[in-house]
Amino acid sequence: MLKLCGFAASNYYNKVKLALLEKGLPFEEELAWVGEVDLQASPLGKVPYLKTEHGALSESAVICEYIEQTHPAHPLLPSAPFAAAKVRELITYLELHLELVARNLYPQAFFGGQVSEGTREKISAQLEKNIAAFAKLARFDQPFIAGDQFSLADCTAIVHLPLISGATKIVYGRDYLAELPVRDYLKRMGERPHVQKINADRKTNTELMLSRRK
Ligand SMILES: N[C@@H](CCC(=O)N[C@@H](CS)C(=O)NCC(=O)O)C(=O)O
Repeated sequence: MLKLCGFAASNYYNKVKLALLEKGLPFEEELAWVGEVDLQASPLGKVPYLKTEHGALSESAVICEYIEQTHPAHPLLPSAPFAAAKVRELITYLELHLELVARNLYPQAFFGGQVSEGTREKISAQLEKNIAAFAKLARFDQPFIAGDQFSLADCTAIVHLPLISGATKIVYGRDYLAELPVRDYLKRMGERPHVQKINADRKTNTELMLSRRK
């Protein structure tokens, strides 16, 4: 049985969890907070990681590709290579160019810290540029973010976009995604039972995480 390790407040953990749920695969969850990670399984100490019958895997993109290859039913990547590459392209934009950049704001947005004026300005400029580029790739005219099929790009967008909106709103007083139809998209995705499940688990786990910090 696959074992997904990490904690449900984590966006990257939820990306993999949503993929497993949407594919209809049985899996167990093993709670591992940051600082309590099995470093043999995830040498950088990051979550999520996946324990399989062959050993452990870290990095959500690697885990999702592994799941996809080993369990082709209910595909989350199109079979045509170009269409699959377009899904991977969107995932890369969402993570490398949006989430990882916005992550610099999280200490102030979510954890009671402060970011320097220099960081605020630098991240603002990067986000403006990267969001405009992402907007050219995202298929908001379609039911799903990469087109007419639910894909790994949706598993990625559903978990990261709310954080980018929330962090920019708190730090800059303006949701940098507000000009895109992101709210409608997230509302539509929120009608899916598995998205409701990860959101409910996220809320419960976030409360637990915050109570541990006190
Ligand atoms: N590139 C990684 C990112 C995972 C990640 O950054 N996870 C966060 C929690 S959302 C984490 O473990 N942070 C702790 C750390 O970086 O030490 C992936 O795709 O799995």
